[in-house]
Amino acid sequence: MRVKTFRGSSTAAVFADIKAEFGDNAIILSNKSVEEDGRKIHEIMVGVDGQEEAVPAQETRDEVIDAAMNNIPDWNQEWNQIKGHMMALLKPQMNLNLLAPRQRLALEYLEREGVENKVILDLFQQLRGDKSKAILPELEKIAPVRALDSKNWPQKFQALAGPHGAGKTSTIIRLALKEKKENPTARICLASADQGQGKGRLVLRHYADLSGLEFRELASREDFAKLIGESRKFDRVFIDLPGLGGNAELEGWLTACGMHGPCDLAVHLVLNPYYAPAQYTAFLKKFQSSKVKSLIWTKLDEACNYGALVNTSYESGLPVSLLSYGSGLRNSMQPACEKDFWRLVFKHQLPVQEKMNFAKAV
Ligand SMILES: Nc1nc2c(ncn2[C@@H]2O[C@H](COP(=O)(O)OP(=O)(O)O)[C@@H](O)[C@H]2O)c(=O)[nH]1
Ligand SMILES: [Mg+2]
Repeated sequence: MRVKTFRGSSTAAVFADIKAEFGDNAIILSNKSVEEDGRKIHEIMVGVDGQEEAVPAQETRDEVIDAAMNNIPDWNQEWNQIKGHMMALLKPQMNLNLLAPRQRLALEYLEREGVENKVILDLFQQLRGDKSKAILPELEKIAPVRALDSKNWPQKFQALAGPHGAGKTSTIIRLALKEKKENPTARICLASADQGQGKGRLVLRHYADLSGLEFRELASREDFAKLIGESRKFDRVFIDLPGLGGNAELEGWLTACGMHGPCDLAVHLVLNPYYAPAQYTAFLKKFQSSKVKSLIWTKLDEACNYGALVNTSYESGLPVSLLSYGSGLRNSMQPACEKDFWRLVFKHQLPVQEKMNFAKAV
């Protein structure tokens, strides 16, 4: 980041200088007026992402600070955090009068729900100047929904990735039982690649045995190759992936298992709605892969708000495919649909509650 201070006799003149030098890329860090020799001087400090130091000598205070900041090791890793602070500074400049009261209330609500400033600012940019514009279509672009079913996700191999305890094994069992119920002749295989978690493996095998489903252990690259080789025997293979502790990353892990090539695989990332913001960034990095196609949200019943769902789609560009809201295996999940998703965000209504209310009403 490059930081630079512009000064001039009017705010408009200073902004014109900023625009001439940096176009629309500058982020305003501070904006103040000072008296000098009886004259009023406007001073605006801006930051520009991705701009390297252009001035050779460290002459001014700002340039010295800038050089020092550029020398901090892993500076780029800090950039996201700094950006967050900048957003907080920018927000007072978000002129809410440009919005209709309905639009403003919706943004205020989303902010209270934990939707991040950068998402709010993005929405503001889309809405400003058009008071008749509805917010939901804009939100649907940020957090698209694509139900987890065989029409939307025809890949034979459906793998669930995510941190330990996120709900991968439970969701695989629920998905397999649902598929079996809807299509009793389907040839379904459950495969456990989670060798570190003995219990999850046994639970999966147990449900496979109980429900007459095939079961495979995937402990080595050869096991994966064998499963791919016999895949014609199955209509659908659900794979339980390991939590990937330490520095392990999904992309490398899939490559090591021979699952990264042209194999007919869709990975869905299972997350809970109440991690800290930095944790989502870390998980999205750890589980980043072209094979990851959607987000599955579990433990929705344990959360007090749902801003994280919007933030994570915004950050990753991934659609939401499944909503899970109970620890049991029955009546605890729904393939995501837009109505359920936005009712959850705006009304805290779990999909199951809606159905119960409907049942009471009829
Ligand atoms: N409350 C609640 N608990 C859940 C949900 N999904 C899974 N769980 C529970 O979370 C725990 C961890 O789930 P598990 O499937 O073993 O996670 P894994 O480590 O990702 O395979 C289990 O006790 C599940 O019963 C959910 O939607 N709501
Ligand atoms: Mg498990």
